[in-house]
Amino acid sequence: MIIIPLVAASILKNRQDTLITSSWDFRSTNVRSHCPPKPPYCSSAPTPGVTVLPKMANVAKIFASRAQGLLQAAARQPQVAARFSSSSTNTWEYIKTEVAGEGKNVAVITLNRPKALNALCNGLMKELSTALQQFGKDKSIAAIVLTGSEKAFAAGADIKEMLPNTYSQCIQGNFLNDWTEVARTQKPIIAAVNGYALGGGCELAMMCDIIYAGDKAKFGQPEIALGTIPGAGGTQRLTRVVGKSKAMEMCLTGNMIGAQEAEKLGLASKVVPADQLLAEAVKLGEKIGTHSNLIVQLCKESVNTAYETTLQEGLKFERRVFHATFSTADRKEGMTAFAEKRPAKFTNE
Ligand code: CO8
Repeated sequence: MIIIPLVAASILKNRQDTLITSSWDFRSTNVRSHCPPKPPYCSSAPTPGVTVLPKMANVAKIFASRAQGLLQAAARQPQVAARFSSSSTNTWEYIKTEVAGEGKNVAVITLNRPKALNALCNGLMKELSTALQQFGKDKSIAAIVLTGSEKAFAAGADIKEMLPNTYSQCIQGNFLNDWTEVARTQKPIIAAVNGYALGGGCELAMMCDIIYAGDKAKFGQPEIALGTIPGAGGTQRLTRVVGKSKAMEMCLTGNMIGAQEAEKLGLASKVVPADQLLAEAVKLGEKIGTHSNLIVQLCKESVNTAYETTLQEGLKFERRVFHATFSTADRKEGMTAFAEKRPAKFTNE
């Protein structure tokens, strides 16, 4: 019973501090860059807004005269163009962090170790963990998108880095410690997976709350071919999602599955063309961001509880959290707004 006040207190505490990183609006022509107060997040001075997108109106006109399918593509075009014209001034070594969306309320963390297909070395996982903690405290951020490159979300833990490890080093060095931050983050995290999500990469995606897959994405747990087994949830989260038979097949053979199959199995909730994946994931984050951040966090915790407990315990937890929403201003505002036929104005309280 004391868990609910604890959850609420922790949410309130997390909302005290703010983080500012570079800002990136997929849909506007302005890219703003901010420096947080201290390194290592950003070492350069704030950059004034710069125009980065070509005018899209003419492009849209051409598309407008074509069939409906092309019309839809034209509507998506500005977001796609914006993706490749973004800029970032932060000084991470293995990741990039940006803020996207019309309301600048969706954080985008991009794994950025292309030569090693985003293999998850210790340095990368430490940076990812730090970025997640910072965005977790930033009250302007409603959701976080975690993505990689078109070729690889992440090809697994860094095999070359792990190679010399001994059993005692794994135990004494608390190997995997930085991997848990993703699952601990209170805000919704959307994995936008293009290309390979293998081993620890697949596990990392599964630690997120929602997986959107590019149409060429490939998921797999190939550790068996390396003489080891999944170590960050591959035998556990995957089994809960796709069932024993499929999880067993994937873990025992190392065979990959494609995006469509991942969607069919419930591993991914949506498949989109690879070049529209990030924009779609940001759009999803924005949609979540239209709701009360406070209630979103409670809802996420309740859904996650389904994985951690029995049905009866989970139902009891859900009921208590549902009751707890009646102590919030946002629950009152949401229902009042409905009754008054107007949009709700949530204050996250
Ligand atoms: N670790 C280190 N380096 C990697 C990794 C990796 N997981 N994956 C790819 N690379 C490197 C390659 O060594 C290569 O580097 P270089 O150019 O210096 O030789 C570069 O990335 C490009 O890779 P390829 O040339 O192999 O690219 P291909 O397009 O031919 O193949 C594949 C792509 C199929 C993805 C292939 O690279 C591959 O099979 N990679 C390994 C996949 C794998 O086995 N992943 C599981 C790793 S074990 C794991 O994740 C355990 C997790 C346990 C919990 C977490 C513990 C920390």
